[in-house]
Amino acid sequence: MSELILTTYDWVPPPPRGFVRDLRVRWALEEAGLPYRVECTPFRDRGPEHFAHQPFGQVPWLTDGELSIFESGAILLHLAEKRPALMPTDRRGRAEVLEWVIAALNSLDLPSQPWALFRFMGLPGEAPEAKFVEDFLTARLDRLEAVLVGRAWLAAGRFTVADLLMADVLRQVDRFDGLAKHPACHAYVARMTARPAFLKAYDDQMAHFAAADAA
Ligand SMILES: N[C@@H](CCC(=O)N[C@@H](CS)C(=O)NCC(=O)O)C(=O)O
Repeated sequence: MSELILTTYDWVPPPPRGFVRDLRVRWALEEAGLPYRVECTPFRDRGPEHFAHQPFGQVPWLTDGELSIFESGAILLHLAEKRPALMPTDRRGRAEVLEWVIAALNSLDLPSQPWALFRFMGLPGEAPEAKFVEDFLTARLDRLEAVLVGRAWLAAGRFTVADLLMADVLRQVDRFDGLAKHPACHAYVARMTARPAFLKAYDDQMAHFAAADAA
C-alpha cells in the first residue's frame, strides 16, 4: 500500500484550531488504523504548488501514491473505500453512508457555516440575515433531531464515515451552543467526539499548531 500523506497548514491563528478540516481526515485515518504522515503548506504564502493540489488554496489534501485528492468529503470517501470500518461494502450499507455523507456536506453544512460565521463575527441575532440563517438551520436541526432520537447511528446501524462527517459539521454549531434546543443532536456530537480516534486527531491537530507557535 502506498504511503498516505495528509497536508495541512504550517500554522493557523488560534480561533480555528481544533476545527481545521484536516482534523476530520486525521479522525478517519485513526478510526481506520491507516498509517499516515502529516506535511505542511504555508498558511501565509499560498503558491502554485498549493493551488496545484487544492485549487482554492485551502487545506486539507491527501496524497495516496500517484493520487492527490482535495475536498475533505472526497478524501473521507476515498479512505472509506479502503476500510469497512468506515463504510460497509454491501450495496444498502454503502448507499446509506453516501446519502448521509452528502446530507452532512450539503443539507446541514449549508446553514451551519454561515450560522457559525455570524456567531463568530458577533452579528446580532435580530439582524435579518442572522434571523434567516437561524431559521434555516433550526428547520434542518429539527428534522435531524427526529432521526437521532430514534437511533444511535446515521447509516448501516453502526459507526461509519457518515457519523464522523455529520458530527464534525455539527461541532461548529455546538461550539457556539447552537444545539441547546436539540438534545439528541447535542448528545450525538458528544458521543462521537468521545471516541478515542477523535480525541487523538484533535490532540494531534492542537499539538501541530502549538509546535508552530513554539518554532
Ligand atoms: N470544502 C473544503 C473546505 C476546506 C476549508 O474550508 N479549509 C479551510 C481550513 S478548515 C481553509 O483552508 N481556509 C482558508 C481559506 O479558505 O483561505 C473541504 O471540506 O475540504
